[in-house]
Amino acid sequence: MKILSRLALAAGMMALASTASYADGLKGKVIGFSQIGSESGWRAAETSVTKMEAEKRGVVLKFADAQQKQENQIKAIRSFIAQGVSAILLAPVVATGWDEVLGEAKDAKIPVVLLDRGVDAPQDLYLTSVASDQVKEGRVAGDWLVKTVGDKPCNVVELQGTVGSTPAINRKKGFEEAIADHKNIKIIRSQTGDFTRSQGKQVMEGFLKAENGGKDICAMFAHNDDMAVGGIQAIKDAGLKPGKDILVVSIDSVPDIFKAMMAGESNASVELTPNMAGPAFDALDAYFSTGKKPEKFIITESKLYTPADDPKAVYEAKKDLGY
Ligand code: GZL
Repeated sequence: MKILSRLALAAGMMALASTASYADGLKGKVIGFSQIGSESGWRAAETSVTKMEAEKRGVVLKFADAQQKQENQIKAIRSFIAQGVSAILLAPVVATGWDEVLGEAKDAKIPVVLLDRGVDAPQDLYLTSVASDQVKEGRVAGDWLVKTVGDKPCNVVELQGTVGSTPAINRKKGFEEAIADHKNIKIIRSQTGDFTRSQGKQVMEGFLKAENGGKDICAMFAHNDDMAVGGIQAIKDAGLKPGKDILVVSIDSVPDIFKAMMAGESNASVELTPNMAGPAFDALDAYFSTGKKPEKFIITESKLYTPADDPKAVYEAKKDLGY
């Protein structure tokens, strides 16, 4: 990675953690945040960056950790409504089952902003959604594999994210689109590891046992880096070399995947910014101060990283962001 782009990367990361001063639009406003849990390094970083972004703006953030349960998120939203908060941030664990409670927030005239995942609900039930293009993330991962294997036969095993979540649905869709015209590449096994390291390891152990000790597996596609890191351990325990015997491609670009790249154990990761809250607070600030409604979907970038991109520098730039 050229020195200039490394400096740009570091500057970008510093901006995440900077204490830039902000207009006082949100100062003193109470905003509820219903967070899914802490299932992955990326989720932990999203939480810490959200708290940093709130502090920069003088927002009083009411934080609720749902421990992966939708009913806890619904309870938290109802509690925020009862407290009369100014706005609600929601990272929805799954896509369905939100119409009623989002309707209650709308009736209470409390704007809701979705973070990092989507909902199957009428769009007038939320002010805006800040998330990546998850189909694109899957496609970028699939395109990388197509370019890497060429015409060679390649059996892929897939570690899916949380069942019913938009990232799991969309990343699978994008990856399958990317490999659709390349009949030499086939997904031979696919199962949820619920975005966690431990379940990713467990599921990959099962795949390796079922596929001739892993000798018939050419690549592992994991919907997030945490499951990939768990899968990498399972591949090593089976006596194979991750990154060589079995290619490893995943999504999030958390610090630990760059450690794996430095060890030659991961081949590619598609970046997901943990800073969804910055654009969310900016949209709320403009909405409260001018009544200006934001775009319905605010899409964050998806950049591919490989070991050619100086993983050590990227690791250093990310390691203090709360992953
Ligand atoms: C994707 C986000 C996913 C991350 C995982 O936008 O919802 O949830 O990719 C996390 O690490 O569990």
